[in-house]
Amino acid sequence: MENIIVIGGGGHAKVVISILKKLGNYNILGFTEIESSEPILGINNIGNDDFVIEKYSNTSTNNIALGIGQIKTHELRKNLVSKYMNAGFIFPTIISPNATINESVNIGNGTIVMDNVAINTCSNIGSYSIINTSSIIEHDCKIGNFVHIAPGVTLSGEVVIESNTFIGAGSTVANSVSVSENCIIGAGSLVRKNISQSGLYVGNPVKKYK
Ligand code: JB2
Repeated sequence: MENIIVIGGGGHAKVVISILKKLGNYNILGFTEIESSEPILGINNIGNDDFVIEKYSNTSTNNIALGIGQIKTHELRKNLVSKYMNAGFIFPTIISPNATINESVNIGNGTIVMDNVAINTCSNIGSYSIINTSSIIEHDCKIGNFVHIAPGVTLSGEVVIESNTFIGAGSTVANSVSVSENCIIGAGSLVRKNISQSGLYVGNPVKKYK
């Protein structure tokens, strides 16, 4: 069984660890942190990112999972991906055994699909994105890189979510609607029309927040 290391020791890492444990196809060596911390679900803090890169680059332990969430910005996640990739680590795609992924769906490396997600046929999901618990991605959707689809989101068919965008918990995006890159859609929002400018949008239907 191959080793894997999880980056981060907070709430998101906890869920990633529990999915990896359920999948059972990796040996979870530990998680990285900037602070000392207690074990998570029996998995130990094995040090900070620089220490782990120094210790494990150019070894057979080269799988890494991004266990830090993304709400206001994707920058920390992006920096960590570059740092580990430059040191030769690999970010596998991680899909909960409780997710439903239908035919002709592509999911990029480093993307993590949580429990009870449904991704319908012919959708394309980019890399390093979070498809969080119980979200629904209908048919023919296109999702970019470093996107976070929060718990309970519904994307109807043919929706496009560009890179670095966050769709808040419980939001709905109507059929064939596109959301530009670098957007934050507040929790519980309804997006009925295309959003072509980056920014923060909230409400039902959404309005740009100034
Ligand atoms: O550069 C870093 C770094 N910066 C912060 N490297 C490493 N290895 N760890 C880092 N951290 C650590 O990430 C912090 O010390 C902290 O322990 C952890 C972030 O934990 P937190 O629970 O604050 O956030 P999260 O990103 O795990 O979860 C957020 O996003 C999820 C999607 C929360 O809002 C969750 O509720 C949400 N489900």
